Amino acid sequence: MSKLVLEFFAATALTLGAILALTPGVLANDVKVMGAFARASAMPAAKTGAVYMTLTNQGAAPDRLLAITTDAALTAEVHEGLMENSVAKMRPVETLEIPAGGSVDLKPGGFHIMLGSLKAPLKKGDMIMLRLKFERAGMVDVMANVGDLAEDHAHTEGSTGN
Ligand SMILES: [Cu+2]
Repeated sequence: MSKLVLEFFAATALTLGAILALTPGVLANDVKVMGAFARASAMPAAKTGAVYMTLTNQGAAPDRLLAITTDAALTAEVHEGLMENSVAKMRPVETLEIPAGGSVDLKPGGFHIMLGSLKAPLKKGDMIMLRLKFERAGMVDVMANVGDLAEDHAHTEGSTGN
């Protein structure tokens, strides 16, 4: 995503926030998580995994996803998938902003939660629990179903250098 586009989104979020702030009865810290699923490990030796979901902010102010913990892996962080010279890459995202009244999709090829040092391979049909920490909404627990390998996912095992 280009800087210009990001700035546009930031400006839109600020405008929306300003409008919603005038509306009585709108509660802050209202983040909803939908459709959480984790990619099943392709190999028993897999050390990394990816989790996808939609984050919706029903609050009157933008919120930010600051940290993620899970029993399924030693590390969990937000990554962004991107194309660089026709090569699919990814990079860590420090804080993921969810605009007021808006939502952010974590999906194959885009934003995702990257699990590092999996304690066990992720098996289809399993569930894993993640705890998301938001700046305003606080802790939000998420159950993610483990599903089929998403073949269009932007990165391969070992690309984080683990
Ligand atoms: Cu990643």
